[in-house]
Amino acid sequence: MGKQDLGLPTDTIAAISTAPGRAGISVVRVSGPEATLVAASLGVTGLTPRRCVLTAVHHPDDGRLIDRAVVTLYRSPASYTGEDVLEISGHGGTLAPQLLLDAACAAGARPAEPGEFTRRAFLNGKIDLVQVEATLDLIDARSEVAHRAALFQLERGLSRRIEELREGLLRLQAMLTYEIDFPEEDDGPLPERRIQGAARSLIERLEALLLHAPEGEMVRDGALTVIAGRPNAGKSSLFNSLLGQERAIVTELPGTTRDAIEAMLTVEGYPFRLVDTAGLRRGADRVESLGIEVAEGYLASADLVLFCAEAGRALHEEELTFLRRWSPASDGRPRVVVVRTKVDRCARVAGRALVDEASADERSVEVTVSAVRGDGLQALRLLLLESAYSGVRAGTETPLVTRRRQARAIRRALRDSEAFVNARDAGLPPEIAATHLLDAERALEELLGVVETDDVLDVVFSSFCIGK
Ligand SMILES: Nc1nc2c(ncn2[C@@H]2O[C@H](COP(=O)(O)OP(=O)(O)O)[C@@H](O)[C@H]2O)c(=O)[nH]1
Ligand SMILES: [Mg+2]
Repeated sequence: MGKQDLGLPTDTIAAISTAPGRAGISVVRVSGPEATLVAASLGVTGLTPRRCVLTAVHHPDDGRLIDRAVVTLYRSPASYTGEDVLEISGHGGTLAPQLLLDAACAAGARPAEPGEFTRRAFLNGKIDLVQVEATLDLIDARSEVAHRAALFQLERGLSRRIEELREGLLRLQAMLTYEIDFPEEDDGPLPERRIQGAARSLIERLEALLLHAPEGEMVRDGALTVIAGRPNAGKSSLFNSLLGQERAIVTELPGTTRDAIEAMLTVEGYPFRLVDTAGLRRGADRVESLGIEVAEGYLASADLVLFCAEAGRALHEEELTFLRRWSPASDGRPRVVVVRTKVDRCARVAGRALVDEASADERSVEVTVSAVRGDGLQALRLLLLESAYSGVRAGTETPLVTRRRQARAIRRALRDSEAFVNARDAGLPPEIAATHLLDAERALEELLGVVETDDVLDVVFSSFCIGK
């Protein structure tokens, strides 16, 4: 279903767009064809588009004073949603914004659903679906790098690249129409190597977009970094010392994940979700009979495992068993970092190599730390950075793909483009080969939301907050 078929909204919505709680200012946003009528009913007059007016706001029912606020009118289509929009910046707090919202609703608006303003912006063609996602990511960003990636997508960095690729597909289709229209000519007007060359260059560019997609996803969510090791190996001490002052944001998660505590760690702006066992139910969260403590629920989806074992001793058999089991699969995930802890207690002199003779596995890396003295912590941080983000940190010209939905669509376009090349190689009729190009184009259009289904929209908008 094309988005034109979804029907544009005809009613006027209102919401408090700022977060609840004590604050100097709160913004109530109104959008829809009746926004100016709502303003008039609130006793707000003399509005000129994009000029803020400091004015009294009155209740439409009895004319009582509700607030003194700064009101700005944006006229369709030059507004966030593309509709007429009112922004009422009144006093913050728990009651004042609610009274403003109630008054706006009494004046003819209805309370907005979560994400409804942005949904309207999308339906009115103000932003594409990648920008919708970027809006959400910007709001949710908890690290500098996530913030930067979201802003880049919001500024159409990724969208532009997708549009270029889509144009490339259209050019290829145009090349094929010669062959379809003049089937008699032996050697079409275009040499095959030009068509193949154009297709291969598209494939390379699609591959380049996918190259760092797994890291892009980590940028958005944080690289899931799970701490494991025998009881008393120094896991919780490492968790705390890595976090430093950020310890304050540690949360004990309710429900099924009660065995874990999780906190956001950032290293040079790159995000990590650091997970330790809560130690609330001692023994209950150990891996089978191995006696290794780890938040098991997280292990399967971990990007990194920090395996703790005291420095200066050989690894126990069960530790080696665990390491063998969790050492990188073929796709390299999760990566295991062996952390030799409590080095301050080691008899051996600093400077001497403390590398374990029975080193666990040549595919895992090892670093020696002391949570008490701080030795090795910075080296460990940098190792985490290198293990999780070496690709995006290298800095490429390629925009970052940060969501599974985006990567899936690009992968589909890639597969269809490859199918096109195969069809040409097999000497199939141009009409058949062209269907693969159409499929690839369709995948990129879905990515941008040029063609979209309600289902995809619902998924994309499901995690929005009210007022955005
Ligand atoms: N000397 C020293 N003791 C440590 C260090 N890290 C942890 N410990 C001690 O080792 C014990 C177990 O630490 P803890 O972090 O609770 O281990 P966990 O059971 O793996 O979470 C505690 O008594 C800590 O004080 C360290 O770097 N140096
Ligand atoms: Mg512990």
